[in-house]
Amino acid sequence: MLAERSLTVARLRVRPLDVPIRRPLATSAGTVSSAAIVAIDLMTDDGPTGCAYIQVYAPWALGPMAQLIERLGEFIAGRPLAPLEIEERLQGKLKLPGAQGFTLMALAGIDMAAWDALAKARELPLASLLGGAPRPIAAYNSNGLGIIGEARAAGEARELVAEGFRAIKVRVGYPDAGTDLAVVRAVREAVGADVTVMADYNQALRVRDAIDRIRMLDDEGLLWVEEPVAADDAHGHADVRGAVGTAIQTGENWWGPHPMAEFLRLRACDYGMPDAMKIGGVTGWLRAAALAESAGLPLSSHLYPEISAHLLAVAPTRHYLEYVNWAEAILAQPLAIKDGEAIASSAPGSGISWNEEALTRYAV
Ligand code: SMN
Ligand code: MG
Repeated sequence: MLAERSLTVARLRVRPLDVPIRRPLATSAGTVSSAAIVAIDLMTDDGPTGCAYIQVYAPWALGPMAQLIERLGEFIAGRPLAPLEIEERLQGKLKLPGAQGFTLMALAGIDMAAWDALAKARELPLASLLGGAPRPIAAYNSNGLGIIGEARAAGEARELVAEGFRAIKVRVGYPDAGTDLAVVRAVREAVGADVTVMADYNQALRVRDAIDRIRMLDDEGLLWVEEPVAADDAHGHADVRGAVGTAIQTGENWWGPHPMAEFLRLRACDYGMPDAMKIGGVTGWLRAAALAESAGLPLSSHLYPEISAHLLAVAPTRHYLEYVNWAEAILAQPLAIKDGEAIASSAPGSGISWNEEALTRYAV
């Protein structure tokens, strides 16, 4: 038997970046005007460097997050490059402060970098390292259609489809319900019956109002309505789901697999869409994918399209990949889209390697 060459974590390199995005995205919960990204390099002794990025949503959060990741990195320096061991150790260090929010985001970034390093060391695409294989994943173009009003929505919907997609998502949650309906109708009219359309409330509503507004949208042919009420309100999601005809999607704010389990127990959603960072990196995603399989829950992704293409490939209930290309400028190789499907990179790793020149340009 071949002796396995075991690699050791040397140290982390952490770089905060502010990356311009083509279409700033206004949601009912706030506007993303640039991509505030922390790029993480996990260096190994005599082995490859693992790369990952996380989004912190606001430039003011870059410094604190970079520092947090660096400090957590000290706990794994000199230890084996074994992502599950690293996750368990960091979870242990976070028992008292709590492993949610910024701490879990930092842990997830390190986890994704560790898996990327391991896949690169084994010279396998991440999907193959996990026992699957890269395969085309249905994708929807989510790079726009923020809260931009009825007049602009039609044109932007056509643009998003013209970029090579058969599915798009529109943000709603306008001050008045009538505008939600008018925007959804404008989008549908612009793209025709053959394009799949989803709508995202970004937690804008209270349960009663959500039921009224989604009933109003029930005949508009939406594949799903997303996060109608507060993201951590599983009972509220269940109440809404029971009272409307349209499928309910949620999950981008599940902080790890445990909140997801609560949503499943309460039958609070028809679909789930973990965020590779907030669910806890590759390790968290694998646990979420197992939960989804046991509940028969179709699983989509949120942001992080490059690594999500690998993660959906090994999710038995894979559904849609959300295509948001905000990190593309800093990558050596963009995620490929063909005929409306995302094609995970077949290079070793999770699809993340840097365009060093861009990292220098966008450094803060
Ligand atoms: C969203 C969330 C966070 C940043 C951008 C967009 C939105 C989505 O909820 O699902 O795309
Ligand atoms: Mg959303």
